Amino acid sequence: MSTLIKNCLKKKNPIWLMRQAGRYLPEYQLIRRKQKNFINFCLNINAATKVTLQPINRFDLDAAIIFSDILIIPYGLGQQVEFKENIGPVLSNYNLDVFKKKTKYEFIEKIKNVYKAINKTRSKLSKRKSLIGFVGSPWTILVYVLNGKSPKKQITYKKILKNKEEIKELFQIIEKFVLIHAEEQIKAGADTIQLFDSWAGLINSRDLKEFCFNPTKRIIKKLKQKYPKIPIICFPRGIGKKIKEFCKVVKPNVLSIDSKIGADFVLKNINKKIIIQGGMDPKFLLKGGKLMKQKALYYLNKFKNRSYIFNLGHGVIKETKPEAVQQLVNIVREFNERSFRKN
Ligand code: 1CP
Repeated sequence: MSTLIKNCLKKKNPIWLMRQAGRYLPEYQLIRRKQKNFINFCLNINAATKVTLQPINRFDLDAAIIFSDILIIPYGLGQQVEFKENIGPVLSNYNLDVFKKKTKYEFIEKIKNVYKAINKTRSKLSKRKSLIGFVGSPWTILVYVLNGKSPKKQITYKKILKNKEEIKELFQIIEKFVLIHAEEQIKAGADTIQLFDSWAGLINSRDLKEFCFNPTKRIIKKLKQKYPKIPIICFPRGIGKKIKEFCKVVKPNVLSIDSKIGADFVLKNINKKIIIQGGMDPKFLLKGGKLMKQKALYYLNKFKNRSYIFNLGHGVIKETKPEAVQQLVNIVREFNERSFRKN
C-alpha cells in the first residue's frame, strides 16, 4: 500500500496539492523559461524529475505527482500538442486511421521518458513519500482530442451526438491507451494513480454511465487485476450529486472532491470505506491568511472521523504565493499534531 494511504488510514491527514508543481513557483518558472516546448519539457527526464521534486523540497508535502500532462496521451497517439501562452493547449486535428494503427509499442516508445522520469524521481524521493502517476480519464481526453483546445467556452457535445459511431471507436482506442499509460507508470514506480476526469461535468446526466462511470470502472477493474495494491484516486469534477452513483458503480479507493460538492453531502452519501480527498476552493490560497485557515479547518473538522487526504478542489492557481501554500501545510500539520495528542 502506498505511504499516502497508510498515513491516511492512521488518521494523519496527509497533504499534497493538485498542480503543486507549476507556475506559482519561481523555481519552476526558472526551468520553464528555458523550455520552449511544453511537451518536450514533460519528456525531458532531468527537468521533469527536478520540477516534480520542487514542491516536495520546498514544502515537505506527503506525495509527489509526476510532472507531465494528461495531453501526453493524444501526443503519444500522433496528434500534435502545443501549449500557447494565455490560450492553453492547442491540438492538431486527429486522424482516426493513425489512432487505429498505433501499437502499444509505438505509443510507449514515443512517451517512454515519462516512465524514465518516474523511475528517476522514485530513486531520489524519500521512501516516506508517495509518488503519484496520473492519466486523464477517457472522456476528458476525448474532449481535447475532438475539440482541439480547452472546452471552457465551446461545447463539444454536439459533435459527439452527431458522429456516434466514430466517437465510439475513438473512445475505445483512448480507453485502451489510458490503461496502458497507467500501467506503464505503475511499472516505472508510481505507487498511486489519479484519474483526472476534469470535464466530466460536461456530460449530460443520461450519458454519465456510458462516458464516465463505466469506462472508469473498467479501467480500475483491469488495473486491480494486475496491481491490487495500487490505490486509485478518482476526480470526476463537476458532476455534483452524481458522485453518489459514481461511487456506487466505480468504487474508487479515493474520491477527490471539487469545491462545489458540499462536505455534508459527501459525509452523508459516500461509503466510509472510500477515502475522501480535497474540496477546498483553490481561490482561498490567493489571499492566504485567516479566511484560508478557516476554510482549511472546515474541511479538516468535517472529515475528522473519516480517512481524509488534504488537497484542493482543483489545481493551485498560477497567482498563488508560495508563502500561502507553506501556511496551508502548517495549518494541516498543526491540526494533525493536536488531534494526535488527544488520541
Ligand atoms: O505554461 C506552463 O508552465 C504550463 C502549465 C501546465 C502545467 C504546470 C500545464 C498546461 N500542465 C501542467 C502540468 C500538469 N497537468 C500536471 C503536473 C503535476 C502537478 O499537478 O503538479 C498535471 C497533473 C496536469 C493535469 C492536467 N492537464 C489536467 C487535469 C487537471 C486539471 O487541471 O483539471 C488538465 C485538464 C490538463 C490540460 C492542461 N494542461 C495545461 C493546461 C493549462 C491545461 C488546462 C487547459 C484547460 O483549461 O482546458
